Amino acid sequence: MCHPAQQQCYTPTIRTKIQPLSATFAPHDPADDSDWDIDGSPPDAVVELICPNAQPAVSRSEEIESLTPRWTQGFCDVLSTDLLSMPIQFNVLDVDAIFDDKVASAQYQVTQEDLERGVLQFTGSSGLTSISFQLTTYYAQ
Ligand SMILES: [Ca+2]
Ligand SMILES: [Ca+2]
Repeated sequence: MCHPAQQQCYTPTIRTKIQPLSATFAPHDPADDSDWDIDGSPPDAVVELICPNAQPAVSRSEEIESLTPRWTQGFCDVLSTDLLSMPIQFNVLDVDAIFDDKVASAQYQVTQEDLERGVLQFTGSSGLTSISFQLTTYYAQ
């Protein structure tokens, strides 16, 4: 890309932000078919996101107590070329007092079509019915 005014050329850096958006939990913990928490409250839902060459290595969303949590924090921001050549990994947790319940875990290779669509949607584990992420691709200096 060239700037005529500046009479110089540079290679733009393309980056992508991945933000956990929302999920739907099963009504009960499939591990023992009981409530997610002893007091009968909904899961304390957190997403851990591991993106290629990200800083920090693990992004962690805020904790939302709901069967249908929506998150606004915990994105990773990486080079799009890294994202297209190495898989992301995410873990969905119900935060508990001593040991967190691991609800779902997956690895996925993001594709160019995903970047163009701007959203990632996954379905189908016993504890987690669905989860979605927003992908925002932008030019950085
Ligand atoms: Ca629990
Ligand atoms: Ca909990």
